[in-house]
Amino acid sequence: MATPGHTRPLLATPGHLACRRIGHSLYWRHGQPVRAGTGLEGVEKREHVPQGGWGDTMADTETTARAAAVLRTQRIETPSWGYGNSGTRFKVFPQEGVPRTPYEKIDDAATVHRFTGITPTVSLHIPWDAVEDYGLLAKYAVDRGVALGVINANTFQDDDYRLGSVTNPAPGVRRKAIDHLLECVDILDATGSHDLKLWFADGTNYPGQDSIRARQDRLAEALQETYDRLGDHQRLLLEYKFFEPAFYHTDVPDWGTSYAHCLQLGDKAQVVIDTGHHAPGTNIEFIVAFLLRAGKLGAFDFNSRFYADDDLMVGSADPFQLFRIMYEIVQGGALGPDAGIAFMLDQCHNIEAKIPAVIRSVMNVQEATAKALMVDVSALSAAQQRGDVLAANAALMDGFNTDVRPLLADLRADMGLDPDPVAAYGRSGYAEKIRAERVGGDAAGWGA
Ligand code: RM4
Ligand code: MN
Repeated sequence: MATPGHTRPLLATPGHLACRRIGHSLYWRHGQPVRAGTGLEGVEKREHVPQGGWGDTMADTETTARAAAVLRTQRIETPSWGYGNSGTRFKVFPQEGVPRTPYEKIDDAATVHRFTGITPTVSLHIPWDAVEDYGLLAKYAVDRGVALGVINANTFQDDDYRLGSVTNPAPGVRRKAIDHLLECVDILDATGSHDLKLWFADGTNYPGQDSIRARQDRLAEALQETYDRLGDHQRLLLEYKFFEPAFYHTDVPDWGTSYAHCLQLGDKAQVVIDTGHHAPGTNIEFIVAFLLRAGKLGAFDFNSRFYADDDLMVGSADPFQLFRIMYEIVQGGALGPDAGIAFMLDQCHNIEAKIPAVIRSVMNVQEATAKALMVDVSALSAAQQRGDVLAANAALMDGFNTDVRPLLADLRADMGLDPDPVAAYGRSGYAEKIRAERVGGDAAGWGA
């Protein structure tokens, strides 16, 4: 993926961040960091290094510096639909100031990037983001400091798709769905994006409704035709989801099904893990480790869930799970842009303001990643080798329990960003501006 807007050099040397003061001071009271300028008296002043946390020893300082260098290279893609209106199964709740066009969605994505510094791409959903000229849309994005990323095909909203899209028993409907997938590859060509992401709402509600096996054949045929149309540098990313909207069986219900189809297709086909698309209790980090090892992990759709596909802000329901996932990513060497994994958000902000919710999600992923990077891997692996279960678990938990917020605040300051992106966005006046400007027209949302 192209990543414009990242012209600042990476940290030149490990230790850079730990060895100099950046922008602001932190004070410590009762082991907790407190910002300077709060009129504190008698508190100890330290060089942004928490007690018992990162930076207390030379080894910790090095770990912190390494973590900062890696975090600086982290990239997260935001979804165009995350900026539009959305709702529950029962109602869409409109908000003032939401975008009315794909261009306005890009404006919002560029705004998020301005405050986070690590979200330089935005994924599109077709036809929600259909425009006449995709080359112009791509240029519009670049002019605003972002680029178009993954293209999502939508074969789940036309009346024809009631019984499925690419697995529909009617050949004419299948043809229509496949033609849409091929059109999305044309869009990749026009935008310069690399990835086509496919999620199918296909499945059945009743035993006997259709042949499960025939539907697998139809799916394989549709994927093959689409795969054959890909250019050398393009990928097909296949997402799975265990249920909904179909309730008896789903045609791509799990990572195993997606993996098997991707294996059959070839190197340019990889699996998408949407963190909300599993049965409760599923060990997602196992799936991450397995797919990474097999070279078949292509992308993430990050979000949080308490029950089903809740699409809440990532890291809100289970930050520990997010940490465990990011730990596998870090251990698999898969965090950097070179690893070719698209780290995307796929969320649906119903009751919260959209732009700050996206910013918060990005920060949550950053925090989970920073904690994963703070794990003392040599202590952990030594404990594993000697079969010391408690010590191994403690080494991992030490990473999770590290307060990485000061590290991230310093990193942001070093990148020329506000240490608190949500607050900075709130002060920026952008929310008031879009509320005043985006009056009239049709607000974007599900189906628009
Ligand atoms: C689906 C799936 C897809 C997303 C749509 C909007 O549940 O997660 O990734 O594009 O929702
Ligand atoms: Mn998804």
